[in-house]
Amino acid sequence: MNEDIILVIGSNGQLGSVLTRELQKVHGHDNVIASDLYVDSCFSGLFEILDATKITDIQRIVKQYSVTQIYHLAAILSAKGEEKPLSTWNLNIKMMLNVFEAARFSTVNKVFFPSSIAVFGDKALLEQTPQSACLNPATVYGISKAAGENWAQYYHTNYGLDIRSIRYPGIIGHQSMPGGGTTDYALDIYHSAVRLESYSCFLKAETKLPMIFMDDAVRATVELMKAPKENIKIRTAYNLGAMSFDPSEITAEIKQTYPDFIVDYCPDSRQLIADKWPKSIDDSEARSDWGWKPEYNLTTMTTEMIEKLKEKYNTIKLK
Ligand code: AKB
Repeated sequence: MNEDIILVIGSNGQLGSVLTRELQKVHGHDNVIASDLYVDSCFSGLFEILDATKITDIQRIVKQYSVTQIYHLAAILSAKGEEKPLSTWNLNIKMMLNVFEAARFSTVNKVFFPSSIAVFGDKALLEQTPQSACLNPATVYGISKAAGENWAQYYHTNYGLDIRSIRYPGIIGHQSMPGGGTTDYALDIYHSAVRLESYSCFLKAETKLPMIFMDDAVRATVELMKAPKENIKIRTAYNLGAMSFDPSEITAEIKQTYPDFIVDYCPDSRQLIADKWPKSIDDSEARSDWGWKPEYNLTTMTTEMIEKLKEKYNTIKLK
């Protein structure tokens, strides 16, 4: 049997930690090697310390395990990236090119590289942003993702490397925490509500952004990677839509369960980033090429988030 051996780079991150567990289910627990800069004590499975800025370290792991697929999830996100633009660029680009190069000369035949709605800027139509809209990103994170998309296409065209990518909206899940993103408020707000605390939102009440529930984001990734090669017509990155809402709408939804929940609004520099991002996404290519269909909307996501976070906080209290 031809088994795939998967390397996940950035397996401690918000998406990485959940996706790694799903990949263990899909490919077999011992066929997935998780890797990050430090060990997560809760993780169960094969794990390697990996600094992806060192290509020889990636090459060593690829060779040692005869890796066939890499999911490269490590990156500095939009808001954090603006604090140190040059080092963010250097880090994001170096890690990405190291992964592509290590893959090119090895047993690796497929790579997943995440992109983001951050590739768009104010020259794109911001409602139902089309797949082929102009890319004029305003953050260094967005610039690095737009460059990454073009590199992905270049490696595919020139070296035949099967790199696949999704432009993720903000990802919301109860399993893990994000760090340094502009969409992070939509997860923080649930944690505050369940802890019976008020929440101070760093975006204005009417700032609508595209979002996706973690389970849908993970499923989309697995489905894209499983799709037959001939179906993958876009070699930069696919637009991916699920739901769109603003802070006032998510607050109203949470208030169905917590009527006394209080949110105030103190926009900071992240507001300037959000103002240039799409409000909603046209993902018709993902739907027609590989059958993408989201399952969660704001209401069903909220029910699940509150239920799971309540369990989590109760368990912490009992310990
Ligand atoms: C961020 O806010 O930077 C990320 C993203 C949309 O890529 N969540």
